[in-house]
Amino acid sequence: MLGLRDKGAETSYAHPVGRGTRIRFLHSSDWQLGMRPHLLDEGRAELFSQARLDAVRRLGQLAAERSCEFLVVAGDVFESNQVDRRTVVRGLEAMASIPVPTYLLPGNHDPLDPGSVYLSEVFLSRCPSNVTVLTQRGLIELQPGLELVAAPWPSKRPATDLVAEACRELVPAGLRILVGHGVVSSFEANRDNPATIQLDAMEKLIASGCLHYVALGDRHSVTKVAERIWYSGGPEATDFGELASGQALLVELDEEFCSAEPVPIGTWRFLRKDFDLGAAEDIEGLRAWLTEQPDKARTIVRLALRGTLTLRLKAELDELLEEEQELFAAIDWWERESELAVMSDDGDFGALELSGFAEAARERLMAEAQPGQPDAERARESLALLYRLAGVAR
Ligand SMILES: [Mn+2]
Repeated sequence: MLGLRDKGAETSYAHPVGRGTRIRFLHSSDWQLGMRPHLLDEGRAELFSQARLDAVRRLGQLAAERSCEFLVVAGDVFESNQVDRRTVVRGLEAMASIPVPTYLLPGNHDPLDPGSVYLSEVFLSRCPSNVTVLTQRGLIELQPGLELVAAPWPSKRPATDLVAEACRELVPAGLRILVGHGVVSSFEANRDNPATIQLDAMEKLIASGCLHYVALGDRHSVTKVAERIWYSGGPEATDFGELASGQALLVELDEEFCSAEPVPIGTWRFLRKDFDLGAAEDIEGLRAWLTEQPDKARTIVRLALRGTLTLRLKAELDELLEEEQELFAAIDWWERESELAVMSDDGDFGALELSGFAEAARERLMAEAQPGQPDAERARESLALLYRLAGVAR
């Protein structure tokens, strides 16, 4: 094992865990420190990275507030083994603030291969004394009567069920928490994936008293897989479609009892929303929805827009999105889902009274925008822009 676990005091306990002693700990995973969503510009990506570090500190505060004995992080602590030095230094600094022993499991993003971040000079030289990397597969005694069973990823593509391997030859003894990473058979569509974690095998180990809790990572939403088997999900959101990310699990456990309470940690949101646009009220509906969102600077929005707009309304839409983009972390149009047509209508320009070059451009674009013309769509976009510019210039 790496880290300073063998230095003693900080990771050993005064009292052995006897039968009936209930322990309380935090289960987290998928911190993915160093992750940068491609939708964010430089400044906002920096805020996003900082939020992931802040989440680590909040986990530490939660551990203190709720008197947890330790924290397990079930894989993908880092976005990849190639994260920059600054991410490692800042990540370790945040981990040092956690007031309890913290156990990190290498996952598929940060496996324990020869190029592993956990073997880097910067990690090894700065790893705080409360942090232990679970580098060895199998049992680790935290204190008499309490053990972790670690299933670290040795490479990006393991050829076997690492959890099953880690549990080989287990016999009932004391209280045991398995820490594993990857997809469980009940969620895996690909039957040929050799690394799938077999759920029935884990359930048997729990039924026979060999395991008392399975702390999993990889899914980003908190998920109860079965009794005593949970994914914690990540403490901050990473993508659209995560229904329950941004949490950690507070676990209370003994032989007869297990509760896992999801606790909110995260501050960022990824929102996807569909709008049908046709009339002015629809643009106002979109405006109202955007306006009412809390915490816009930490919200990434993806819009699917459908319908047909006149040039005037398209110009209004463009202006609205341009303005709101300043407030939100990002607003993305989901191109695949957006089917927005612009209708070029002579009446649109009536009130603007164009002349000279502008009028000539309008006439040409109107002709090009007729249905069936090869460049009709681009011409309509240009008309919308012309409409907007002419309106502004008036
Ligand atoms: Mn993963």
